[in-house]
Amino acid sequence: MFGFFKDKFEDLKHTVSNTAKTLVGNVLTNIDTSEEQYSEFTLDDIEETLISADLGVNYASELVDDLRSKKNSKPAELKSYLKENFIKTLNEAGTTELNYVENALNIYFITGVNGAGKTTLIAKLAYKFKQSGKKVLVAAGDTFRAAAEEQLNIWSTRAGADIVRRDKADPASVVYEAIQKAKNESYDVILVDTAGRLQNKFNLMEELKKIKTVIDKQAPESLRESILVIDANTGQNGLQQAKVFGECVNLTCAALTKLDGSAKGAIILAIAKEMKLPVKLVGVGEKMEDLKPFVPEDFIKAIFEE
Ligand SMILES: Nc1nc2c(ncn2[C@@H]2O[C@H](COP(=O)(O)OP(=O)(O)OP(=O)(O)O)[C@@H](O)[C@H]2O)c(=O)[nH]1
Ligand SMILES: [Mg+2]
Repeated sequence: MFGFFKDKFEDLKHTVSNTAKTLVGNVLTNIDTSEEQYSEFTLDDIEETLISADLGVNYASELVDDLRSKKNSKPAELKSYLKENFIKTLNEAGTTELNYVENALNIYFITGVNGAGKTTLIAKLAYKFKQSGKKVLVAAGDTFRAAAEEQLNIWSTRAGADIVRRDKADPASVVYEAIQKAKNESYDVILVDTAGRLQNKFNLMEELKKIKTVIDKQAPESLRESILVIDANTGQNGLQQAKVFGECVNLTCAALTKLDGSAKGAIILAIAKEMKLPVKLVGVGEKMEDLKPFVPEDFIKAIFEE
């Protein structure tokens, strides 16, 4: 656990206002709250709206089946029902506190599709850890894209972190080198950046597996989090991403980025439900300071505009 978030999850209301409009707004405004019981027509309508808000087909139909089977459930109570269910789902996915062990090496392995916000997340984490007085090393594991290392170098310097980079080298060897350096020089944190796209998905997955193997061998106790970075604008595809990356790197949590944009963000409910993957970090802008902890209750309150 690492308590570097002194700031709260405040201001989230305006950040997730678009989520509110699609996910909750549409569901709630379209139903007739004067009905004593749900009609089949209303239930179908709710299910459709939840699916189009990226909640996932399975989760949406589970919710509607539950409403149908409850004798006393009324449309007027839909809001509180959804709210409770969403909070429960997010909490059941696991703790939202980032793992961190004092006086030990802590490795954070960052993965995700091209453009999701991996490198930016690394900059933000490097900055947070540096602000807390930690010794931070960044491993430039994206050697595929020419500009990637330079982008990471600029961010690392700005955050005050050190970097290990090797032009066009095998990413696993860059990570190997970073681990040796971290051990020899007593670093607290290694942040591993990875590529989002290679020639094909198979190559990318093989490369990620190889990096994971190096970490497991060289620093068996040190892998604190294997983080999947998800762009909040990603729809149903986010679930597929979580499945594919999960199979090869054994994910421990997700980071939701670009929540400040026109994001729907409801995909995290589907991922929490189906993959039991907790969201631990939220990106709300392009600057180093724009990182927030994820608090399920606050997120849900924000999307219900409370
Ligand atoms: N508004 C906003 N933009 C973000 C956020 N996080 C990242 N971005 C932007 O998204 C774009 C892609 O971010 P990167 O961090 O380069 O993404 P990446 O996953 O490393 O991409 P590849 O290395 O190409 O796989 C950049 O323009 C970032 O500034 C965020 O939380 N909010
Ligand atoms: Mg990158």
